[in-house]
Amino acid sequence: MSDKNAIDTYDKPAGGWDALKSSWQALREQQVVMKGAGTLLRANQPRGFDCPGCAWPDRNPHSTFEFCENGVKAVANEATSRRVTRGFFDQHAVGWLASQDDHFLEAQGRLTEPMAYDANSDTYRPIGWDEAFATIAEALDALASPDEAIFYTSGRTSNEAAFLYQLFVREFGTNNLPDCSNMCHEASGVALTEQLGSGKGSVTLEDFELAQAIFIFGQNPGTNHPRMLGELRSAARRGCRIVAFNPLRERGLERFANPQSPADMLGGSSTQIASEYYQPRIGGDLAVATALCKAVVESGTVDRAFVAAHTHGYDAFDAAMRATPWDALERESGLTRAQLEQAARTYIASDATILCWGMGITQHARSVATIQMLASLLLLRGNIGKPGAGPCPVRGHSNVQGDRTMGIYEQPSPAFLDRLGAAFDFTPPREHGYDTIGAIEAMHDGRARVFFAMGGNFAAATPDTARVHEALRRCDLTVHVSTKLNRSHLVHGRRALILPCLGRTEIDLQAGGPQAVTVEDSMSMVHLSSGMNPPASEHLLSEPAIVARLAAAALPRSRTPWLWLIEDYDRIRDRIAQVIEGFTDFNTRVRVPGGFHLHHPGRERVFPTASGKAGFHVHPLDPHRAQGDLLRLMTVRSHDQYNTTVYGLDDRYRGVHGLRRVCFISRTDLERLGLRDGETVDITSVWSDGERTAHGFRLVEYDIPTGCLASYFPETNALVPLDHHAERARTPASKSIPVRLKRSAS
Ligand SMILES: Nc1nc2c(c(=O)[nH]1)N[C@H]1C(S)=C(S)[C@@H](COP(=O)(O)OP(=O)(O)OC[C@H]3O[C@@H](n4cnc5c(=O)[nH]c(N)nc54)[C@H](O)[C@@H]3O)O[C@H]1N2
Ligand SMILES: Nc1nc2c(c(=O)[nH]1)N[C@H]1C(S)=C(S)[C@@H](COP(=O)(O)OP(=O)(O)OC[C@H]3O[C@@H](n4cnc5c(=O)[nH]c(N)nc54)[C@H](O)[C@@H]3O)O[C@H]1N2
Ligand SMILES: [Mo]
Repeated sequence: MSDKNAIDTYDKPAGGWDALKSSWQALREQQVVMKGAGTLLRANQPRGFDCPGCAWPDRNPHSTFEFCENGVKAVANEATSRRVTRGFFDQHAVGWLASQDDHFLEAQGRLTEPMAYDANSDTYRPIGWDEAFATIAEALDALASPDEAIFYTSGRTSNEAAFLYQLFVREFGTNNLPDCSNMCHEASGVALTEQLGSGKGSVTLEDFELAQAIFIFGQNPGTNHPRMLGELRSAARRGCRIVAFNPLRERGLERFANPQSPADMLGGSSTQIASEYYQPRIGGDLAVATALCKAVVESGTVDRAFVAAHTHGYDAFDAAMRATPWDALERESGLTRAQLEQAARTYIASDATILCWGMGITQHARSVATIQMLASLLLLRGNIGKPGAGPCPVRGHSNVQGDRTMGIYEQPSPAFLDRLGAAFDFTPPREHGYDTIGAIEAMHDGRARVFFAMGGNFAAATPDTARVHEALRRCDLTVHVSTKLNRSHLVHGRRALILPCLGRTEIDLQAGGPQAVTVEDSMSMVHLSSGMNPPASEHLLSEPAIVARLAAAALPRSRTPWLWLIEDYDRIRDRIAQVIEGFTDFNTRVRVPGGFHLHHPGRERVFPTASGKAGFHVHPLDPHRAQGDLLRLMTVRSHDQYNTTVYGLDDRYRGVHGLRRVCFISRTDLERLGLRDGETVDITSVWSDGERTAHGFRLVEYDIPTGCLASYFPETNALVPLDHHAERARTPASKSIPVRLKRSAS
């Protein structure tokens, strides 16, 4: 980490020696050098733990070092030697802690024992586990209805913990199971389920070896999925075309030196990643996808046989594409017809194409429409269900996909609830629960009074920060199962508990011996994960143990043998095998090194939709909205953070050192607005329900389209209006906030 407040230009390839240096620094700062090095050798290995960083899949057979710079940061911050003890809480009142920034909170180290908020002293005080569970049971019991409780999940939770958790919540009597996915790839799930019959991506790593073209929309793998750069590098070197669409020129999409390649490191060579790089305006991707579809339709290169055999709705789609004028597509996308036609030629020339996308696509009002257009683009050329082709939504948290598979979902299907009820001899609630936005509204207006979080940082990750904080403060009880101190512990209900748990890297010892858990990556590979570090404190419980002991305390009439199940997680997996489709013989299959792949029907060109075929869906462009002097702000991740977890203050590839309150802006906009690079501004979002302001951002002149701005999350979450979200999926539109800038009062 650097302490200078400096902006420069990073002209080296992504990766390289700087990535190694930064990894080493992360280990040194957390004082885990010896333990960390050993720990890292086990990251993403068949007998090791699943890296708690991103959901990118592992290579099988594995190389010796399946880790990346940002994986190192995630591991180092979990395996840190720093500790938050009862003495720490005794010395620091909650009011004082709340005035510290997220970087400070994260840097304090691992939580060590259960704590309860004491209003008289405004401090957290130690509490025994049994007393903590009794407190929660009592608060749940006091509710007028189970629907007054909310149970959030972040995507690091293992399959075993997630399965027990959703079972507990449903036996308690509610489907209020919002999760981080609501803010992440929900739009992908909604769009793909309706269109293809499965909400997941269909490709595997082997497809990356066979693709002739890979299109990447709104994703920054150099920072958020660095191991993906290894796949892109290999693809580029064998001549695969890589086409990037991103308002920013992200270094990792341009050029990469692989820290695991001696030739790159010692020979100083690097690989060009994107063969074509387009910078659409923020939110312009619906127009981009429509333009590519139009070009394919009009070129006469549609795969007629595939369309006839496997799809419906083609004729209306064909007509809509032909009727869409180029000038609207140019205006909406911010790209020229020549650029769009060039990208379309590359797409048409490839016989096997993968489309990848990330938060730059999902976190918009029209994200479901955009994703369906992208999937239609695949369908036009039969790019699904053949080697080297298919949709690839690149997931975030390391087990976010698995948590959904295990039933963490506020809108469970009747079939799933039937199986769950039959296996555990109870009647699950049928009414759908709150998603993340619904949960905030319910707490805000008093319909929900208890908030329980399995991981994550709800107070910081959600939109409309002021409203969320009011909502949490109105609760009778807030509970967080966490590894590290964060904002959500400090913005709490009348009563509040912090329950510290084991991390992925730690040994999970139960009555039946050391336990492994399982996770599912972004490409539907399910595999084991077992930690090997001693726990950060003797008082920690595993997530499955926390759920089971809470359930035993809160559900006296439950017929589920909660405490017996956690003695040996094989018992949980046997129950999962009974309830969840695709998990037959779970315990046997997951013990094969590398795990097993969950079947995706699209790989066989089977599309279990209402019509039994894949659907073309027509989506009109946004009517061109006059923005006046409003700009569009996207809130993105820096290179030194994991969502709300701020590891450091640098964003190396974008040339930012030692500060986070920055706002990237084009030279044209600077001139137009009479502002200068380096000046400090306040950002105000403008919405139908009023204005919201975040103060003190340094302007950084940047290569970004006119009318577009970029800043980091979570500093800018205060600007996202609660009801500015994706149509149908309700993913907060945190990549397209209408804002204006004003020079800060000095
Ligand atoms: N180190 C690290 N790894 C992570 C995370 C982390 O915080 N740190 N977070 C994890 C999680 S939960 C997730 S979901 C993923 C997120 O991974 P990404 O999807 O890469 O997330 P963002 O940083 O939000 O980056 C979004 C990218 O989309 C671009 N973009 C924004 N708006 C638009 C648009 O309108 N159109 C187009 N075409 N592009 C746009 C931005 O310039 C940026 O490059 O990463 C996961 N991995
Ligand atoms: N403006 C804006 N907002 C966004 C986004 C954006 O791009 N822009 N991205 C959204 C996205 S994609 C996501 S996924 C959400 C993320 O939202 P969350 O998942 O809620 O947030 P995280 O920051 O990942 O959670 C970090 C906390 O998780 C806890 N933790 C870490 N490991 C473990 C573990 O093993 N077990 C338990 N129990 N706890 C653990 C630690 O205490 C840590 O402080 O944020 C969303 N919010
Ligand atoms: Mo995410």
